[in-house]
Amino acid sequence: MTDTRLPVAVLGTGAMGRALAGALLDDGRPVTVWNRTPGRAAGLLARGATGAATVPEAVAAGGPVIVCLLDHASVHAILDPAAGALRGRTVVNLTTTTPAEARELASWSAERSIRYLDGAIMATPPMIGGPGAQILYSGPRAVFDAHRDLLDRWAASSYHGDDAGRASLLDLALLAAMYTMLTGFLHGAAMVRSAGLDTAGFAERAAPFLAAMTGTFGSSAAVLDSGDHSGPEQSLEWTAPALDTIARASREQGVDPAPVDLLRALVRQQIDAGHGADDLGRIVEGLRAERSAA
Ligand code: FVH
Repeated sequence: MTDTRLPVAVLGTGAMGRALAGALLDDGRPVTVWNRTPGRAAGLLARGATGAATVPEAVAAGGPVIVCLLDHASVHAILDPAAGALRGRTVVNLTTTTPAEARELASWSAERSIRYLDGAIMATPPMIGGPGAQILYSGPRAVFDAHRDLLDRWAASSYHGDDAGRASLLDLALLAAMYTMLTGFLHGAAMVRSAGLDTAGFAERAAPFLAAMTGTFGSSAAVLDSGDHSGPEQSLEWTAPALDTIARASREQGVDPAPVDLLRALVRQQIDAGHGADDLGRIVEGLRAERSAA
């Protein structure tokens, strides 16, 4: 059982920092907050948080230091000058960064005797402290375990290994999938809207259809892991004309088929390379080639 009287410092009281600090206040914990622009923590102060005028003052309040700032650069802008005060302390960084940036922050911290745990928030601010929120963590297991009770106040916490970049990688991979799916939904919505159809009705049909399609993720993953794309039910040669038809229909409606064109190009690349009989998952090879070239 964790002592909820133990202090916590929160650096950054933007929308997410306020939600994180607020959940800790709800839990009865002593919370000290700092923000670059004073005034953004007024609501938290009214609820009992202590305001710090400087980062070292916030850190001096004791306990783990929670960082939730805009990006990697802003984390360095705030932590670098406070490295001395942070020595021997624990930093839980919930700022969105790339995996390489998270690893860089972990190395920077280790060189300064700071314990560093990286976190990736899979939730919006109003979801914090409620059902459905998830936060992914990576870094030293001992740090995750030591603060588990506190971390669980915000969301369902899951641990993804020593590599500090792992949580960011999973976060951004999930967001890549989400944004692409949303783009597809919006493309379809633009097509039906172009004919004066009801978008709400389209959304009602799209939700169960797309949910059913997610049922194929498991078998696609198994094919990707095996590396054997041969003998599919629907080959790339079959998929290519289907995509061409969607693009033509989109143009007929006066809607740019750019989202589908991206997939058409990836499919065409694999067909041209002699893999037309393989399954759709084969396009991952093209994406990997892109990475090697970069
Ligand atoms: N809000 C969300 O839905 C998402 C959900 C998933 C995870 N993200 C990440 O959380 C980080 C913070 O996001 P946020 O929503 O709190 O963002 P803002 O409300 O814009 O607050 C940004 C805070 O960062 C401070 N800040 C920015 N630049 C600097 C800097 N150079 N030096 C010091 N502080 C800086 C800013 O301070 P101020 O503008 O009020 O002075 C805010 O405290 C983010 O990584 C999301 O990707 C949220």
